[in-house]
Amino acid sequence: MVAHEVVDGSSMQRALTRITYEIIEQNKGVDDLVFVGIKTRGIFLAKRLAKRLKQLEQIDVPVGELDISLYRDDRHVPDHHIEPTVTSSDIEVDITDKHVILVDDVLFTGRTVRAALDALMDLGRPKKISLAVLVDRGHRELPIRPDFVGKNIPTAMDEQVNVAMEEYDGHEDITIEKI
Ligand code: 3GP
Ligand code: 5GP
Ligand code: MG
Repeated sequence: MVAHEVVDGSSMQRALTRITYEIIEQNKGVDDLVFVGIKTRGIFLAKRLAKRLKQLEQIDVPVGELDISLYRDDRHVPDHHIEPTVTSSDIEVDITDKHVILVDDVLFTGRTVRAALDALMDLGRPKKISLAVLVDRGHRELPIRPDFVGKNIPTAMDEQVNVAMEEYDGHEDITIEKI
């Protein structure tokens, strides 16, 4: 199926810069922030936000990583009846009493974020957890909402949002395609 571009690379970068300003505005002092990116592109997005914050506020915000999968170890077929589970985490900094900003590329049902919240609670006792996503495609199945949104892109259930990032895909844009 043909993928249609809905957001180009420069709009994507502007959206990330706007989110960075929103984070600065809503956090008087950004000293206790920690970004936690959800594999794969969420991690690159979290690193981008940390880089922008460094440029704008000259502070270093640590970036942790969560690997959350819908796939069973013994199978390679996605099954939406299997709840997403955290398969690994790499968060070197102690998140206790920190403001953790979870970062993912696309928010859909919210089940991945729910799994991430469980994992973060197990890892420490954050004082606050917020959610930043590049794309909110709708169709939530849980009462989860993002605090920072790059683009709201309403989708049909049979569509897929493709997020391409320079670091991982060699180019940058957001496209939608029927699956
Ligand atoms: P990401 O790791 O960059 O988030 O979830 C694994 C990958 O599969 C995602 O990449 C995403 O690009 C892609 N994907 C596309 N649609 C879906 C979907 O509906 N569910 C899941 N779990 N992944 C999807
Ligand atoms: P959830 O349904 O749990 O909100 O989303 C599951 C995971 O798959 C999340 O990491 C989310 O980023 C990703 N995802 C869900 N739908 C899409 C989509 O249409 N495109 C992309 N790129 N990722 C998606
Ligand atoms: Mg994702």
